[in-house]
Amino acid sequence: MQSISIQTTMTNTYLDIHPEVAQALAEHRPVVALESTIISHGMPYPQNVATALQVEAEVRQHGAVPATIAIVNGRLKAGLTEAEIEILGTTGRSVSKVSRRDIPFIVASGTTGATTVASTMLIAAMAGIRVFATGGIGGVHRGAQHSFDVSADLQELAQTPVAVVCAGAKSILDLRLTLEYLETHGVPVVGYQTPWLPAFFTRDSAFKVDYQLDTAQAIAHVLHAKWSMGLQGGMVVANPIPEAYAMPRATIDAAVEQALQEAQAQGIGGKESTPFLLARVCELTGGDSLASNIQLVLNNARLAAAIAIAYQTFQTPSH
Ligand code: PSU
Ligand code: MN
Repeated sequence: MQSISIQTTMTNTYLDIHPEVAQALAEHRPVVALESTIISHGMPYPQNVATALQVEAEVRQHGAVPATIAIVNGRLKAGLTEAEIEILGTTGRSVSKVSRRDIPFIVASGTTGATTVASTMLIAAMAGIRVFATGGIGGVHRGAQHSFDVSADLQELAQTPVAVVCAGAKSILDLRLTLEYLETHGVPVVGYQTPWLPAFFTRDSAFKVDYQLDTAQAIAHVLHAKWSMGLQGGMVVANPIPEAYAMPRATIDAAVEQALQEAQAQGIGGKESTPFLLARVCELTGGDSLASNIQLVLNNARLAAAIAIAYQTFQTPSH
C-alpha cells in the first residue's frame, strides 16, 4: 500500500510560492508564515487589511521574509500580493474560512479561502516554512464535553512541524481543557519570558505553561532538537501581549460571557462558532480590544522573526 505524506515544494503542483519567499527559502534565509482567517474573520475592514500589511512590514523590519498564506482561485499560496490581501479583507466573513478539512474543496472549485491556523500550518509545511505568527489559536471550547467543539488547530499542532507564535488563546475557550488536549497529543506549550499561559488580551491566566524560555535562541534550539530527531508536530510559543495594551480582565470576561450566551441562544455551532464569538467580543468591547489585538499580533510577528532567524543558525552544518 502506498503511504500518503504531505507533498513539499518540489512535487506539490497545487502550491504557488511567492518569488520573494521562494528566493529566501532557496537561500536559507528566515521566513515567517502568517494566516489569513485573522484578516477575513478576525478583524473588521479596513483595520484588517492595514494590520495584515503592517504585520508583513514588521516581519521584514526584524530581518525575515513574510509569507501570508491563503487559497486564491484554487491555488495554495505561500506569500500574497497586496491586492490579494485587500480582496480577503474587503470580502471579510463572506470569504470561505478554510481549515484542513476544507482545503481540497476550495482547490477543486477554484475558489478563494482564508486559512486558519491549522491550514496555514499545513501550507507553510508544504512550502518548507517552520515558523508562523498569529494572534490566537483555536482550542477546546467551553462546554466541549457537550458540543465536541475542539478546533482542528490542535490536531494540526500534533502532526505538522511548524512553531506557532501566538498570544495564547482567547477566553472564549476553555484554556484548561485546551492545555490538557495539547498535552495528550504531545504538543509543548512554551511561555516566552513567562511561566503563565497568556489569555490573548491579558498577560496571564490561571494556568501555567509547560516550559518557560526567555530567548528566541532557546526556543529555536528546542525546535531544532525536536525536528532533527524526527519528532512530528509543532509547538505553541505563547507570547504575552505588551503590558501597555493588556486589557482589564473584568471587561473581557463580561464580553465573553455575553457572546457565549448569544451564541447558545442563536444555536451557533461548527465553523461559525469562533468567528461569531470573535466578532461579538470585538463589538462589545469597542475599539479597545481591536487596538490590543493589533498590537499583540505585531508583537508576535517580531518574536517569530527572531525565532526564524535563530532557527536558521541551527540549520548550518556547524551544528
Ligand atoms: N482566535 C482569535 N483570532 C482568530 C482566530 C482564533 O483570537 O482570528 C481564528 C484563527 O484563524 C484560528 C481559527 O485558527 O479562528 C479557529 O477556528 P476554529 O475554532 O473554528 O477552528
Ligand atoms: Mn470549532
